[in-house]
Amino acid sequence: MRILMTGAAGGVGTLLRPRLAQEGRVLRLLDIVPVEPGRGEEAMTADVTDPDTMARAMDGVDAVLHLGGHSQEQPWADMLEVNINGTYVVLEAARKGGIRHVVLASSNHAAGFHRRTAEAPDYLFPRPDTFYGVSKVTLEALGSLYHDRYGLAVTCLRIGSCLQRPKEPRMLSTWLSPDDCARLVEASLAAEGFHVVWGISANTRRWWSLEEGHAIGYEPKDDAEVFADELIARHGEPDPGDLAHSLLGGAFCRPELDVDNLTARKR
Ligand code: 15L
Repeated sequence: MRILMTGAAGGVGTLLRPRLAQEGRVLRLLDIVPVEPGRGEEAMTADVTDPDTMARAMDGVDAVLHLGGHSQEQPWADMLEVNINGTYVVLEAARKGGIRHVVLASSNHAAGFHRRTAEAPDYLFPRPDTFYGVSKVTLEALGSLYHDRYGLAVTCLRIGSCLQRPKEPRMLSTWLSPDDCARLVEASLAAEGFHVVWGISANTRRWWSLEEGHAIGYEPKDDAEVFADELIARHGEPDPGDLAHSLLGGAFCRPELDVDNLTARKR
């Protein structure tokens, strides 16, 4: 079994590499920056927006895990090229390469402008909080299209906060532990059909449903609550009146990411 992982040098890719390693499995690590392959790995330095290279990247591959792209807000032109066109190029190369299973890294920011509720349902209608969020909505739409039209099995992961450990109180709800992330990816790689799944651990304070995750066989084992005392002591309880805590997308919903402010920051 060979899995192509795009964006392998990024935060999530780096956490996943050792956790996805298995006897008889090869991880093909693809990134725009060089990655040093370890045991059971091979590496390709390539741009996900380049169709010829992506076609070559599919050679001998059984499944694709697409993590590549910007992971923070960027100007529209960058989002359009790297995240939106990049996802199209990956899916098109997967289709032509006869790949059956594709896992796409979406984000909670695809639905970031929804108000927080006790537990938002699966398949929550998109309400992106940024151009980044729009790119993830588009990723889900492309995944849906490639499933319905071409029969690929596609699972989109609306990832919360995938870090070694939660860094601030919001992440007591949104944390996806690295081990649970690997469990979720394993379940997604085996899933048939088309799914949109929230990417969180079994957090006591979670805001998102785990039902669709369970339906594809994801059994999270970690809970951010073990970090609660320490994080609340350092940062205080989240203030529900603060927009960063009342909306699902947190700080991504703040005016600092309005397009004019973003353009000014880039100058
Ligand atoms: C994301 O989608 C980002 O890529 C990541 O950097 C975090 O900000 C995360 O969401 C989050 O909401 O915590």
